[in-house]
Parts: sequence; C-alpha cells; structure tokens
Amino acid sequence: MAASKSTSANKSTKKASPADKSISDTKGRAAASKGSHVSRAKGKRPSDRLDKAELLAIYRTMVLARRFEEHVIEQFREGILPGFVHVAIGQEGIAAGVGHALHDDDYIGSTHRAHAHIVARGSSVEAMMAEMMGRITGLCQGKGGSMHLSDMSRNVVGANGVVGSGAPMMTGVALAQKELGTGRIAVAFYGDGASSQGNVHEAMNLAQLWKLPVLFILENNRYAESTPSWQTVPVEDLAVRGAAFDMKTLAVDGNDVLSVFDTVAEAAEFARSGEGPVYIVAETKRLSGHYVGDAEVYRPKGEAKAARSTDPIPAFRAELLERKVPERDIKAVEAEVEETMEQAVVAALAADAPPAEDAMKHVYAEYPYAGPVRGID
Ligand SMILES: Cc1ncc(C[n+]2csc(CCOP(=O)(O)OP(=O)(O)O)c2C)c(N)n1
Ligand SMILES: [Mg+2]
Repeated sequence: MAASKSTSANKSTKKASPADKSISDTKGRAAASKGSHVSRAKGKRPSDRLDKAELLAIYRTMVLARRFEEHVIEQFREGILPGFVHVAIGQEGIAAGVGHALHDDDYIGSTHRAHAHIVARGSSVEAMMAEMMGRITGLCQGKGGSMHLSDMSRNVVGANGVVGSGAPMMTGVALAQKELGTGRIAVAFYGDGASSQGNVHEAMNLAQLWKLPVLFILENNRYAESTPSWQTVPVEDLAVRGAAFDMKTLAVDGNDVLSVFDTVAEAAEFARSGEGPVYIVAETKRLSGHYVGDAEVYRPKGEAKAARSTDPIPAFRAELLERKVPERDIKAVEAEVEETMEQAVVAALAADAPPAEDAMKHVYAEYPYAGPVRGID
C-alpha cells in the first residue's frame, strides 16, 4: 500500500477466534494506525502516474475552492450573501484529493461545510456563487443556499445541515449502485463531531454487513463547533472505530493532497470491486472559525496561527516546484482562477432572485422524477 497505512480489521482479524478479538487486539490496531497519518510510504503510488497537467488540475481545484470561499466571506461580510456560512479553508487537500481520485459518475454526499467538496466535483462556481446569493441562476435556482447546495448533473447528492446524515444517505445511494450494478461508488463526508452520531454508526454497520460500495470519509479537524474532540470522543485515534465494523480502514494526512488521492484511489478500487465499504480518517486543520463570524474565543492562544504551517495549498505548490512543474504554469493557473472567480461573482450579482410565485415550486419532487441523473436516464 502506498500513501497510507491500512488498519484493515478484515486482514488482521481474519484468522482470529472471537476470543482473540479482544481489547488488546483493538489497542494493537490503534497503535498500528498511529504515525500512519504523517508519512508517505515509499514505492509506487497511483499519484506517481499523474502527469503535469493532472497535477496542475489538482492544484487548480484547491486554489479554486480557497478563492471561492474567500469571495464568499467577502460577500457575506458586505451583507450581500445571506444565511449562515461554514468554510473549509485549510481542508482543501481532502476535497481535491477525493474529487480527483473518483470517477466522474461516482456520487458524493457532503456536510454543512460543503463548498470545497462540490468545487472538486467540477460544479460550476458561477452557479454555486449564485446559489449562495439566492439567485435564480444558482445550482438550486437560489432556493437552497450554502447548506443545501446540490448538483445532480455532477452526482452531488447534496450539502447537508443535519450533522452526520450524509452517512445513511450515501449508504442508500451505494445500495442503489449495488442493486443496479452501475459500478459506481458513493462517498459520505463527515466530521469528527458527526462521527459520534448514532446514524453514522448504523450506516457503517449496514454498509459493511451488505458489502456496499461506499467510502466513509471522516475529516478530522478535531473540533465540533467550539468543542474540541477530546471533550467528546473517548478515543485518541478515530481510525480504531473501523474495527467495530470489521471495516477496511485507512488513515491519511488530509493536508497532503497526493496522499489523499492515493488513499482514495486504493479505497475506491476496493469498494468498486465489490469488497465492501472503506473507512478513511483524514487528519486536517480548520484554519477558519466554525462559521464566518466566529470569534473563536475557545481556541488556545496561538493554535490558529500554528495551524497555518500545515496549510495544504502552499505545501502542494512547493511540491509542484520540486516536481519540476514550471512556476509560470502554476502562476497561469492562479491567474485563471482569479479571473474565473471574478466573473462568477459579477455574474451572480447581476442575476435576479427567483420570482415570488416560484416559492412553492420544487418543495416536493414531482413524480415520475424526470430530472437529470447521469448514466441512468
Ligand atoms: C443533528 C445535528 N446536531 C447538531 C447540529 C449543530 N451542529 C452544526 S455543525 C456541528 C459540528 C459538527 O462538527 P464536525 O462533524 O466535526 O464537522 P466540522 O464542523 O468540524 O466540519 C454541530 C454540532 C446539527 N446541525 N445537526
Ligand atoms: Mg470537526
């Protein structure tokens, strides 16, 4: 295995008798997964096959997600963008690594912190920004906003304000893929806070029982709102929870985009081949507040500043240079992203709100459903 270390309970307990599956076994696995977050294993990795254009595409996704959210913050502070907004600044390594490792027609289900995941699926940033501003040109015709962004043309089942609910929803999507034999997989993103929710555990249990093609991707930023995870989670290493379901488990440094890419590539292959779900724990840092406007008084002094040293974007930029990607090409990507985002904001600002008479439209699905679901219709 390449980028991350497997803590697969499947492998390590296959020959063990029930009595052997003891606390010490679990502890052993916890120890095995420690340290696997930080270093990359040597040897061939799927990302070694990425060419310059593909590496730059990953970098573009990260920068586009960052600039999208910086524009969102600006428009929110201006009072133009309504609602309640959570940004994932600092967590783009996970979004981009996952987005680029998936097949184009795989499915994702996101959280309240969804923008980067959706940018990484290739949704239009113009339509996303318009949605955030409540404009008719938005992804959901301006009726969803940040926490209900969805884009079925990109198989983005949706952002979701109900913490942890992506796990059962995407388990259902995975069940559909298995039943229909599509060969596609489903991804459920969730946070360390959500990881203690009962419905997440129920979903993981059923997914493993039925060997469903779903990846449970835990973005471990170690905060749920203002509460640090040590106050709510009794285990130091969240990867050990995979053992409860005998589920293949991978731990990865979420700030290292190529490690995320490699980990998800491995997991996706496993799930796609019918072997069952994979649980991925990606360590990261939330470089912003829980929501835009959060005073972060709960954070120990200096923590936020120190976390900036793990920012995945400058780290990957430096890696591109090391890999001999010319700086002028990197700068060209950055300039193109600036222009794309400027245009997205201008276009969203110029668009109209949906008409009042449409307020009750799209509240309930109309059956038979005639909307776009790629590959099935
Ligand atoms: C079912 C449910 N419970 C509580 C909340 C309130 N809430 C919103 S975000 C959040 C914290 C989630 O933390 P985590 O899962 O770690 O995600 P992060 O915010 O770190 O991305 C909570 C408790 C909610 N939206 N839904
Ligand atoms: Mg969290």
